[in-house]
Amino acid sequence: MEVSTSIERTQFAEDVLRGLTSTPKQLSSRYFYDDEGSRLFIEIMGLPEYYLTRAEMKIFTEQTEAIYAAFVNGSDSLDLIELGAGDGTKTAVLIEHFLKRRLDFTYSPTDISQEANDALQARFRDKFPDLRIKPHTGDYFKVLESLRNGSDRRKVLMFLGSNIGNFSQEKALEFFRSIRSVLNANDRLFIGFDMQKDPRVIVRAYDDPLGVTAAFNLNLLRRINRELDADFDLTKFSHYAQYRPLECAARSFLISREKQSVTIKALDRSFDLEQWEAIFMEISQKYTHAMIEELASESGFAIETEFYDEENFYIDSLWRPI
Ligand code: AVI
Repeated sequence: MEVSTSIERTQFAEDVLRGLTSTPKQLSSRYFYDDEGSRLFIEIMGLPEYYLTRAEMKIFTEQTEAIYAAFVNGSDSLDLIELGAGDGTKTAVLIEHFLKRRLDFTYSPTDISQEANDALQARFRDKFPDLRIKPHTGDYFKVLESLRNGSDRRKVLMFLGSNIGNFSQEKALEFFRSIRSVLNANDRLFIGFDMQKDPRVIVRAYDDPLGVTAAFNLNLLRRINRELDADFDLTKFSHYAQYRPLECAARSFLISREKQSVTIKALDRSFDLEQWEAIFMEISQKYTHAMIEELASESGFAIETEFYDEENFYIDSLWRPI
C-alpha cells in the first residue's frame, strides 16, 4: 500500500495547480505511478502493441556477453547503478550473467518508491543469494549527489526502458549533464532509447485496443480525486494519443467530452473545461541516431558502443564521459 509523505503531497498539489492553470492544461506523467498506475504499467509492458519492453529484453537476452564485455572493459570490478529500476526484469538477465562470470560487482537499484525498492530487493535476494545489493531510495538528482564522492571503482549507470522519453528535450539534457558531473572518466552511462519508426506502430503502442493505456492515463484523475479530494468524473474524459513524425514525439491527452467544472478541495478551487478541451498528459519522445549523438555530445559524452534489436526499433547506447 502506497503512503505518500505530506511533502510529496504538497508537491503533487502544487504541480496539479500549476498544470491546470497553464495553457494548455497539463498534468505531469511522473504522477502516473501510484500502486494502481504501477500495476497498469506492468500490464502495458505485456501488451502485444507495446513493443518497447520486448525489444529491450531481446537486446539483453541475445547480446548479454557483448554488454558484459562493454561494461567490464578491463576493469576487475564495478558498481552497477540503475536509475528507476522498476521491477528489474531486464536487469535480472544481466545480473545472472555477471554472477556466472564471477564478476566482483554491487547492484544499486534506485527508485523514488521505497515500496518498489523493497520489493525488488526481496525478489533479487531470493533469486540471487550471492548478489551484493545496495538500494537507494529517492529522487534521481539526490541519488546522483550521493554518488559524487563514492568509490573509485568503475560505475556503470543504467537508465533503461526509454524512461528518458518522458522528459522534455530540455530536461533530458539537464539530466544527462547532471549525471556527467558525478562521473569519472572511467565510468559509463547506459541508456535505452526508443527509435523513430512507422508512425502507425508507435500510435498503436500508445492507444491499445483493450484500453489499458487509457486506464493508465485516467488513473491520474482518480489519484487526484483520492489524494487531493477532487471530483473528476472519469466518464467525462477520453484518452487520445498522437504521434508527430517531424518531432519524433508521441503525446497523450485526456479530452474533456463536455463543458464541465471540476473542484479540487485541497486546492480550494475549481477549474473549468470547455467541451473537447485537451489536458496534455505525457510525452514519449522517439529518437533518430542524430538526436542521440547530439544529446550525448551536448551533455559531455561520446557514444562508445550501441546495441540494437534486429528490427532497429530500439537502442541501448553506452556513453563515455569526454
Ligand atoms: C515509462 N515510459 C517509458 C512509458 C512510455 O512508453 O512512455 C510510459 C507509458 N505511457 C504509456 N504507455 C507507456
